[in-house]
Amino acid sequence: MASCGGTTKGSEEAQGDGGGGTAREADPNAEIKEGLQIAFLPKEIDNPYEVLVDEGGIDAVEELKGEGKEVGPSDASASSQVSYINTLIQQRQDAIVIAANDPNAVAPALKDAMSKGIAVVTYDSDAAPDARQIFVNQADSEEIGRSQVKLMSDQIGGEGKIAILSATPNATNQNTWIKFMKDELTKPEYSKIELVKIAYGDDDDQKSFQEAQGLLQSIPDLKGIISPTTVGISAAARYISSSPYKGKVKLTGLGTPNQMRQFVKDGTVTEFALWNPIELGYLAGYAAASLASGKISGKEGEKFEAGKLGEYEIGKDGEIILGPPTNFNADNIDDFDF
Ligand code: RAM
Repeated sequence: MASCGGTTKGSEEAQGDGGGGTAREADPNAEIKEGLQIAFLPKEIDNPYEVLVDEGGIDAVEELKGEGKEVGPSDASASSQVSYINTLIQQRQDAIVIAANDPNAVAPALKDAMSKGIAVVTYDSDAAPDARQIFVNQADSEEIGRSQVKLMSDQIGGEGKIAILSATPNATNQNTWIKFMKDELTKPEYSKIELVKIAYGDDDDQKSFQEAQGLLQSIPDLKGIISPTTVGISAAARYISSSPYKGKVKLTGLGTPNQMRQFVKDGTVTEFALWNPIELGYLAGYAAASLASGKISGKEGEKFEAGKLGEYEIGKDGEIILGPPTNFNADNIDDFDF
């Protein structure tokens, strides 16, 4: 009896407790249910970026009179999230919102959650598309990847060796962006730029610091590093700022203005990018609550209200895009506080 035989379509009807409704038709006029339990499962809990994202998510759930919480591993390795998903299923959460450390490692557990009527939303870093109903993406992945190359090229005068300092080797988001960076580099305007190495700091501050040091010491004519991770870029900036490479080797990527401000002011970093992480979590919170209330099902073209962010529409493959990224430099960095 424990399993309720429960993977067939419609079995979640019987639960009647606000489960995700993977098989239900969406009713755009449905009310958001009160008391929804929505859990945010970031890549790792002590990453300052993920903390901001989940603050935004929990705020959204509280606005909707639900109970939001953040749980997660202390490292971003591929399978570190599986046991957390299983616990959330046992707790019969109404929705799980997850930034996947690996698109496939988490897929069986997420499918299990959906089969039990739990709404599954990915944010920041996607899982396999059949293991979630909605992916809340921070910005268009292609735009993020291509614009990183443009930022670097502008800073090194379109010429020279560059390296990438990424997060973990399995991270869906970083790998997607890197794929678009590589494609962008094949354009004629970048023919004098050579990507010589991709290093992985695993979104661990110390490892990222050491990897940055290793890149600079092992490639003497390196002109720049792109680090598309807030952990990587801040660790690399810390290393470069007190090294002989300061001002000589360019560093760009994705960072939070608050972590990067001092390195922009001291001349280590000229320009980098990001979106508003608090808004990303907030949007994911609204998407999860709408899904768990049966207002949306994850189909292309469905629309929902995301509180102070306004109305959003679900795109192809269940993807929702927060908005375009912002570039930060000495002129505007003090206008942002996150
Ligand atoms: C790190 C994480 C996260 C990514 C940001 C830009 O905090 O890898 O997934 O979106 O950087």
